[in-house]
Amino acid sequence: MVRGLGEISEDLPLIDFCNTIDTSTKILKNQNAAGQISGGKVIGSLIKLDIPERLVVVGDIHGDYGVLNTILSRIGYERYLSDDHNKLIFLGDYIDRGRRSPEVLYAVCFLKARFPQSVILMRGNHEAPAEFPFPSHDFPYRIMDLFGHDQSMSLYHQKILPLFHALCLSVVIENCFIIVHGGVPAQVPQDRPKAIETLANAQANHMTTETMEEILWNDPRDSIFDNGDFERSRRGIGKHFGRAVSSSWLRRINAKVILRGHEPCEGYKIDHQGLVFTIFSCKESYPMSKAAYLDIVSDEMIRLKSGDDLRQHMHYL
Ligand SMILES: [Mn+2]
Repeated sequence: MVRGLGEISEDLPLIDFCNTIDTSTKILKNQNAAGQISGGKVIGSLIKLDIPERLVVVGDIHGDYGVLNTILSRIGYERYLSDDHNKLIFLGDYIDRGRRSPEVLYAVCFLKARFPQSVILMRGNHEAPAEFPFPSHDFPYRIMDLFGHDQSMSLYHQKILPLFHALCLSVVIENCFIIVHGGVPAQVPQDRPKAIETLANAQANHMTTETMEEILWNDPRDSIFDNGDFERSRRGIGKHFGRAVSSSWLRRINAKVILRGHEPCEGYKIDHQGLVFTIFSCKESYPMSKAAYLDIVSDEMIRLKSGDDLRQHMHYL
């Protein structure tokens, strides 16, 4: 039995944390193996979804348990997630920076375990594999603070990394969205089957191609449009991609907008003349930014033409 979300306070027992991480990892692995989630298909690290009845998308949380709680209570999560036709997608970057990373990771795993068909957990660059560089990774220290030094490193390696490995890298909702944490890869595949294949195999090929690195770390930039399609990122990993890259990916996949997180902003920002829409959902570690989430229903998704149409469906925290 996992504890209810309302009960998380300053003490989160290790046993509850571990059970919930385990349950959620098992569910993710089963869905990956079965190739199935309600209203969609799981193909490798890609989830292809039909347009849901209602869709809520949450950007980077970075250990800000307060904003997560606010979003969940605003959407009335118990009732909302009990309906498989509704989806709640987290864009990744659950951990690091904020004070309550373990609690946030616990909470999103709790939601996945309780509502496996409605909750989609994506991988962010802060949930990268151990062989990738992650500069500001304070999460292992947070679990040491909470659970003590002895077990924390083995907990991290035996439970947390396998969970990260089971998270999905991209979601495609045809006619609407390509959803990723950072961005689309700068190299655009020639045709639709290859584009789907590239996204589906990103995790499996992560040691041989840069696709996963780019999905997790890339950022859109308007400024490189005239000079080329992409440039090296100032982050030291990943790339900046231009408008031509966004528009080619959207044409290949047959979608209107690339939805992503990864960059602090005023709750949302629009790049590439409406082709890329960034959602940012954390406040605690970014006092200069704002936090918001997307809440949109199927009719509005069907009518969607550009990222500009999403502004009115953003809710500030
Ligand atoms: Mn990020």
